[in-house]
Formats: sequence, structure tokens, C-alpha cells
Amino acid sequence: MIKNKKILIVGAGGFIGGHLVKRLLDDGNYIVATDIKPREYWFQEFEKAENHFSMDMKDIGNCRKVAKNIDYVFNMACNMGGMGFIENNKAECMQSVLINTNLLISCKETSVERYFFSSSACAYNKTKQQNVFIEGLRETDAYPADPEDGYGWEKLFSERMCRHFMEDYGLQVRVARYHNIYGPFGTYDGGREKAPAALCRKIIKAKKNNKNEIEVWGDGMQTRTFLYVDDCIEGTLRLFESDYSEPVNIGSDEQVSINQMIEIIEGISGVKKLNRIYQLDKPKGVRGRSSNNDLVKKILNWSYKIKLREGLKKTYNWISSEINNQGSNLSRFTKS
Ligand code: GKE
Repeated sequence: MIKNKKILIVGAGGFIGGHLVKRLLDDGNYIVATDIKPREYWFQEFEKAENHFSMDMKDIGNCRKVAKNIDYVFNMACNMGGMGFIENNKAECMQSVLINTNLLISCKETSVERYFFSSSACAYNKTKQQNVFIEGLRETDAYPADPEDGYGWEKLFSERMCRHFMEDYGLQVRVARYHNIYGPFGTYDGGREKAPAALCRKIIKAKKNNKNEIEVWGDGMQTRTFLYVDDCIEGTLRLFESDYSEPVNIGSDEQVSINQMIEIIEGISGVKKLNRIYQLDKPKGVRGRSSNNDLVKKILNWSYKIKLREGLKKTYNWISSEINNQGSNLSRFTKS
């Protein structure tokens, strides 16, 4: 367990970053939390952390300021979202390279002991994800390089930047490739939401408005593995403490189609089967993507615990309470 450390978490106002702040505070660390988002847009905020709102880490001056006297750095920051965002904002996504680059330079200049980079399954070669049911992607499947355009290229490039900072300057780096992380305190509307949250929201709204149909992007046969955020945090911290410095998948092995996930969410909500309106012109991403977890099991002796149905239930309940509280907008912010 990481304890009594001074830790910088960049992207702390975001979904995974917020959960990481909570866990590392609970474990007894001093947290410096930064995010480009203004205070009112942070998904979670913790009074015990040293919070820096509206801080753009693409600016190296900001990186240098907060990296001073820090033991560990977690870079959870990037301009991102689900397929609806990353397919239409490639230049925005690629600019996150500045965050990672400037942070690495600042860490090299100070006494930072260890650095974490949150990469993505979008770094994998697209040609290996063209079928609905595929073998889980192994870490070696990122090469030869042909990642998701924009967002995936930034992730793959930044992974390599981490590697070279370790080789050339001796900075200890750890890199996780996340496979579609979902859970409470994530984006569920506005255009950046990923499929689990989007489909929960659509089913909640259909139920609320007595509608018997939902819109689904693509034909619903696309497959993915989704990982609940608590498992993501546990896997991340175990990887961080390990001595393995190459990229590692952090994902589940419950491969489902989007149609299967919709059935699970319908079961949670108790609605009758809704008519699916398949929107074939919407962003679809790769046809099939799932995580092979052999490496993470081998090096960390760890596997995810929360099954998709259980995680979706927690997510559904949280989004449902958010939607019901609309107007007050208070339940997004936990202060502790
Ligand atoms: N977002 C969204 N919203 N996706 C939908 C919807 C909807 O209402 N209905 C169906 N889908 C389909 C998408 O067309 C896509 O085929 C699949 O669900 C998953 O979409 P997603 O959750 O937005 O994103 P992806 O898994 O394709 O890609 C995400 O991968 C992660 C890493 O595994 C990326 O967007 C990144 O957020 C992330 O790196």
C-alpha cells in the first residue's frame, strides 16, 4: 500500500483521476490535485487534497510549479471521451501529448521517484480489431503501429516517450492500457460519454418517459470488455508498485456485444425489452476489442473482481440519481 507519500495527480477533476485521489487520500497520502477544468466541473472534489483548479498542464510552467518536492506522479489527464468525441476531435486529442511531455521533463528536473501514464486500448493496431469476436489483445499487439487515429496515436507516442525517459534519464515509469473504464462519477451525457454510461442514461430516460425504444450507435454487434472503476484503481496501484515498466492491459475478460450490454441494463432497470433503433451513421470505432489479461495476472497475480452486471448496476443507480437530481447538480461533488 502506498502511504505517507506526496503524490501529484494530474487530471484529478476527471473520472478515473477523482477515484484515484479518494483512494490515495484514504490510504494516508498527501495529494496535490490538478485539472484544467474549473472547479464547478470537477467530477469529485476532496477538501483534504491540495486542489489546483483551472490549471493547464500543457503549460510547462504549471508542471514545474506543482512537481516540486513530489514523490510520485500520476498522469491521468487527457482531452478524451467515448467514440462520439474522439472520432470528431482528433487534433484536440493529440494535443494531450504536451501534458505528458511537459510533465516528464518536469519530473526529470526534480526528485520525482516514479511516474504513471494512463494509456488506452486505443493504442492497439486497428487491423487486429476488425472482427466481432476476437482473441483478447495482448500487449505485443500494439505493433506494428496502426492505432486509433488521433487519440490512439497520442497514447502510443506518449507511452514511448515514457519508455525513453526511463532508458535515457532513469525515471521509473509505469504504463497501463485501460480497456473502457466505467462507473459512478463518469460522464454520462454531453457528447463525451462512453457506451456503458450512454446506454444506462438512454434506458433510464426511456423508462422515465414511458418510451419503448432506444437509439444505439452501429448495429449493436460490436464487442468490448468493460472494466469497473474500482478494479481499475486497484490494478493501477498494484502496477505502480510493481517493478514492471512496459505497458500492461488493465481490463476485464467479460467480452460482450453492445446488444448484450443493453440486455443487462434492461434487466437492471426492470423495463420490458426496448425496440432498438440502430444508427449506422454514428461513430462505431473498432468492430471488436477485448483485453487479454495473461500478463497482468502473471506480473501482479491480480485480476478484476467486479462483474459487468454488478458494475453496471452501481453505474445505473448513480446515473439515475444524477438525472433525478438535475437542477441541483450537487450529487456530482463529494467533499470529504
Ligand atoms: N459512446 C456511445 N454512445 N457508444 C455507443 C452508443 C452510445 O449511445 N451506442 C452504441 N455505442 C457503441 C459505439 O458505436 C462503439 O461501437 C461501442 O459502443 C463502444 O463505444 P465507446 O464506449 O464510446 O468507446 P470505444 O470502446 O469504442 O472506445 C473507447 O475505448 C476506450 C479504451 O478501451 C475510447 O472512446 C476511449 O474512451 C477509451 O480509450
